[in-house]
Amino acid sequence: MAFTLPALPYAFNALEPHIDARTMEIHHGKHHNAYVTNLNNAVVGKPEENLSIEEICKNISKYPMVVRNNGGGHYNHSLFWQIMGPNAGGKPTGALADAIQGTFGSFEEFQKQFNAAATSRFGSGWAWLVKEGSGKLVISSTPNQDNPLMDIADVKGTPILGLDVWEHAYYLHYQNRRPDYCTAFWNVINWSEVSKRFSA
Ligand code: MN3
Repeated sequence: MAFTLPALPYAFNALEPHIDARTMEIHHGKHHNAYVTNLNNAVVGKPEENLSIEEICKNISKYPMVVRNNGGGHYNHSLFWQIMGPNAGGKPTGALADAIQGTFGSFEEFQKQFNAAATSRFGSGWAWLVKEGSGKLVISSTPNQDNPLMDIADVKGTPILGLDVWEHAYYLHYQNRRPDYCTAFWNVINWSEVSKRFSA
């Protein structure tokens, strides 16, 4: 198979109480796994089965919707697991902290704008912190499993932080309270991983 489900880099319960173990288990083992399976089924025997998921996303307009939805789902969740972790939260440091300060004025203002993007996304989708080609930071939001790497995205660039606001990401614990889930997310952000992506 061209694409494989990456192992979760921590235990299912590692993000509690902010994200519960059952949600993590279903989200990784069922939802992400299904994106990988469906993506593999869609690309088998085609040239794109030899491409990286990043290359596929960058040219997503060339592929059918099944690849866009499931390829996006695979890329987005692979990023999502990495940018969270136990013993996380707090604030970024170094160059990323400086860039956030320079772009948004303060970390608190950045949080406010990111939460606004996450809570106002209608239906299913993602909120992103994106590093544009120029190196500038920008907040965006995409529907469904689209992402900023995709050539169809309104805001294009490299996603360095992403928040899944599909109901499957929070409904068991938070039900309809998406804003509470978005607030809790700040406690599990692995800033060293986000910084690594920013500096790459
Ligand atoms: Mn999800």
